[in-house]
Amino acid sequence: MADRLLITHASIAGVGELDGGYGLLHDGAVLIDGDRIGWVGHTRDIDPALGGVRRVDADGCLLTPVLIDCHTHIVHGGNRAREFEMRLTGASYEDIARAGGGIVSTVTATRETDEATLLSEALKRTDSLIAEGVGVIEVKSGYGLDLDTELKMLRVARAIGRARPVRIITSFLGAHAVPRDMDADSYIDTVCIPALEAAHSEGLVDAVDGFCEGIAFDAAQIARVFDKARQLELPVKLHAEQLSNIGGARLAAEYGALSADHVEYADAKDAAAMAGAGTVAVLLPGAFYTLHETQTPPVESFREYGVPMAVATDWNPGSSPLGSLLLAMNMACTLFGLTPAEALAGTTRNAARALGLDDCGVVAPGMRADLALWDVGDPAELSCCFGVNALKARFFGGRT
Ligand code: DI6
Ligand code: FE
Repeated sequence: MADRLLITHASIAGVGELDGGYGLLHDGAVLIDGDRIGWVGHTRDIDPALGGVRRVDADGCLLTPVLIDCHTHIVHGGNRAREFEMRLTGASYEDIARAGGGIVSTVTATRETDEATLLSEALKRTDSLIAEGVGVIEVKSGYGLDLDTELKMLRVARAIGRARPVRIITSFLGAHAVPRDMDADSYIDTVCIPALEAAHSEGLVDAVDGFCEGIAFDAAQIARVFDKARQLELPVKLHAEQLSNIGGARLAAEYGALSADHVEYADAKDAAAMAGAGTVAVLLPGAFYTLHETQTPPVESFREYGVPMAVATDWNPGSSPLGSLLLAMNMACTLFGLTPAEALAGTTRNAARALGLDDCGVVAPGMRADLALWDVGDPAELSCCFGVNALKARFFGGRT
């Protein structure tokens, strides 16, 4: 029989409510049956037939689903600390990109770094996310911009999931930046799309992403990548309206995207289109903060139209060197006005949805037994405190 375990006397934030709350259950209990949740209820209602099952007394601590970081670039070579210094003296992200820094400088470093080194660096980042109760990490390619390096990045991403107790979801982000020696259109047709086909045939791609922006690709170029994704039956998502509004969110909605990410410059019409398509708005306050942005995402419109909001680190060496999903939650509240309940739903239920996952993100029977136990009395503390990690225990596939 599969391993069974009862967690008792927990304050459970199941985040299964659709009303924007935590779905709180006081003095709750969860039966873990193998790698799944078998039952959730009050501790007093535990079936007496489970008398012999091993128990963990949570002693009133908060139990949530594991956190899900649904947007990262944790596989990359090099660092961009120098750009941080340049921004402090007034250079913008676009200035730095146009001067040959930015994404393409990480491309050079990633091409030059071997697979083993990329993996060991990515594992350090993975470990710090795991230490904060993260159990699912989305990892993008996009610092290769050539076939070999895009595939290398995605193989490293898959290897993280074999090396650590964490679930890795990959996104092919070939349309991330235009390489130095090519124009955008020929790059899309002769490198990006063939690399996507090759990566897909190796089973390396869970979703297809792009960067729709003045310094990257326009909507028509992204549409060609999305057409290929559709042909391959892969879901899509998009970096959209981060620095300007050039129609990315609407394009994402037209293609039924899982998510449109950043979306600071999205407007009410974009929100309506995203709601109609079931596209999640992934908010990335780390990039907003790092780039000294002032335009905040249209959170009120997302609420009004019922667009689910997720929160992620966007962990990357340039625009968001943020290695803490808990801090991203705090920033989403303080900088974007999310409630702590929205921030928690944003790193659990809605983050799962942004990745197309339906077996995690809530504490409910049948879901994966991927859970986090926190030494806090009120779930709002997870977002309120920063620089504080209250994780007590993490269960992945039912095991600590
Ligand atoms: N937007 C982002 O936040 C990352 N990629 C993107 O298109 C940033 C990547 C970087 O600056 O290296
Ligand atoms: Fe990103």
